[in-house]
Amino acid sequence: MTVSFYPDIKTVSGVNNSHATSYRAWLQYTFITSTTYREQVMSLLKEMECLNGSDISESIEQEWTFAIRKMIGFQPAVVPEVKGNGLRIVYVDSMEKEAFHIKNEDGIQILAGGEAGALYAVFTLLRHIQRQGDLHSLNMKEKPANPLRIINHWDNMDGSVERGYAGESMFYRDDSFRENIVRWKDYARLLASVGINAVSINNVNVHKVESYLITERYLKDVARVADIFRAYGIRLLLSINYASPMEVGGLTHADPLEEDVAAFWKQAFDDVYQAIPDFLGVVVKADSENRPGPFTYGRTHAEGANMLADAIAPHNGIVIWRCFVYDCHQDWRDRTTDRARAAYDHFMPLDGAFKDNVILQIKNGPMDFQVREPVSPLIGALKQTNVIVEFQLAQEYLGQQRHAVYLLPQWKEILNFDTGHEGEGTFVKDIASGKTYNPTHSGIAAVGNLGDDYNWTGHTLAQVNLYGYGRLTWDPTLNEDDILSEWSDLTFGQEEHIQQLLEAILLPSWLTYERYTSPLGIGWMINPGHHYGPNIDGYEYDAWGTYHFADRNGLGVDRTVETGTGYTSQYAEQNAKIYNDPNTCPEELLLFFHHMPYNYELTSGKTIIQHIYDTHFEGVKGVESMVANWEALEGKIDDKRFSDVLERLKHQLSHAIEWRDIINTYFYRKSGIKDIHQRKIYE
Ligand code: GCV
Repeated sequence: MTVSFYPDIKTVSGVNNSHATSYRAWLQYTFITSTTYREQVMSLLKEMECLNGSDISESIEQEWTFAIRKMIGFQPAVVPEVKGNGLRIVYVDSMEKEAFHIKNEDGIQILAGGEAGALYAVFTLLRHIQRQGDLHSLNMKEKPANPLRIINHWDNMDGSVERGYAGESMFYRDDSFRENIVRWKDYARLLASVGINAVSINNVNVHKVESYLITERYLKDVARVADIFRAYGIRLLLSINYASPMEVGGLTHADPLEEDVAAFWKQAFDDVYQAIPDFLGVVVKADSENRPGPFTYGRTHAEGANMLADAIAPHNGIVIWRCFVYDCHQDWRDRTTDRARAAYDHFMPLDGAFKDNVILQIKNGPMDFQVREPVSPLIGALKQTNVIVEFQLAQEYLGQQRHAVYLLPQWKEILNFDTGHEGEGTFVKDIASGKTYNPTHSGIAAVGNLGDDYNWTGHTLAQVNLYGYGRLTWDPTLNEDDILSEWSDLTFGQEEHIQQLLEAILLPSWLTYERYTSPLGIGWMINPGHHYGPNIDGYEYDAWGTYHFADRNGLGVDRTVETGTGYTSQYAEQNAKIYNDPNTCPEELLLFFHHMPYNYELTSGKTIIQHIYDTHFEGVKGVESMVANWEALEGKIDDKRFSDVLERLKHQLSHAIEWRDIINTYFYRKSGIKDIHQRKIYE
């Protein structure tokens, strides 16, 4: 199927010309005003050697000619053979499929291991040109660190998106697929431009209708989506319902050790691959938050996953099995059960028991995407099991894309965490990339932050997180400052002043958010259900295992070996020791690991209660300067994006004040200890 390239923006549902800059995100391809630079590009890249006509080749040619025309003002000719100056793409068997080398040697050449590598190279070169990089001494040699670089959509077929903060689903409406090919294609372009190579397109909570995605009812539509993504080197995954043999197949059970169940899945996968021969595989949330799974039949997760793995193996498919398994019917009175322990307790004993095409997907922290959590102790501990680390782009607990929070600083900390499992230097980034244990599959996934909003992500500035996620999974050694400046150049233009203001707004934004919300790793304290806004006791007497245990003397969860839940012992020895002792525990996680008195003195010399007050006042000040910095951009960027972001930042400020006052008042009332600076804390 050929979709005409970048047609009038109005053909995208819900998008009109006034949304153009918002919609184009970082693929603006802004006209370059420097005549010298344009002339250089024109002379070096007059022509492009045409490729073999495959889907990806077509995407490459379209992207290249379109982008050069927009940035430079001329249309490079696509010719069978470049004679003079031009762009040549040469496939080299000895290179890995996604690798490339861009160089200027007898003209500008891209050496690539395969078509995906060539596509990534073209996007890289276009980025370089947009930033007016030097073309004479070009020498960019790259390959992705992580083999799997995935976005997980939590889209439902009724059009809603679980934890979606950017409009409705771009894939579905009213239990059908939408006619949204242009947007899908533009989405695929955005993803490919930052190296994402796999997408799951439905919620991990697979309800009745979505269970049929793997059947004749929807497979033609799924194949349509796969066609679009394939042209951008992206493979498709579907989330499946573990109880499909019953829901779809009419069986009376879904016991993984029973032959009829295995036969159901074998047939289902045969059908899927018949429709989509390069289908990547399935994502499974089993025995988690009331979803069905092998526990119902007294089977282990290895037995459950391996049965699916066998059924999909003839097609070289993979089974991504999530480790977000915990007791969500906990009794708050029971102080021995600790949700943080759950993933490790469930999966560690199964290390080595999974088939080669099963990959365990582990959330970055042991709880659930809080503003601050330690790294999941399962990451690194599993040595004989394929692993994917899961992040969340959707800012479920980080302001739901109404607050501007740049997530890269958080992810960098996580990826650079030393798990210590193979001695010093066993970093999360090397476990995810497969460098440490050399597994058959590995990588990183993130819950997407996209919908059908005209700017994709609800908050225009949340685009940076998608961009940064792609760049970081491609190369985890990139730093957050460089990624931000790349993004801001591409998205808002190269004026230094704009970049400085965006850096001032975004670089500290994660810490700012942490300051006005949740102190010292305690987490939660949010409204139940929708998870937006402060509610300190919202989950305190609930069944979800998310407690802060604040009383009149102190707060925090005792997870030590001696007096607490023993969670600290799940880490490799050195980390376990550090976390177990409040004197060595990193202070930003102190209350995650320890129940501490309000008057405990931190290294800053402040007591915990004073720290709570101070950070909450500072957090609001931080948002005030975000607003002021953004206001300084008036007239420097287009009105639409300017006013959209300003509106959200103003909301963020009022919401930060709400957070500050509720938290400060709560802990003042609990502790009875006054702010030494006598600022306004409501009684
Ligand atoms: C898709 C959290 C979210 C749920 C989500 C779940 C998960 O609990 O609140 O909406 O469900 O994580 O990751 O499966």
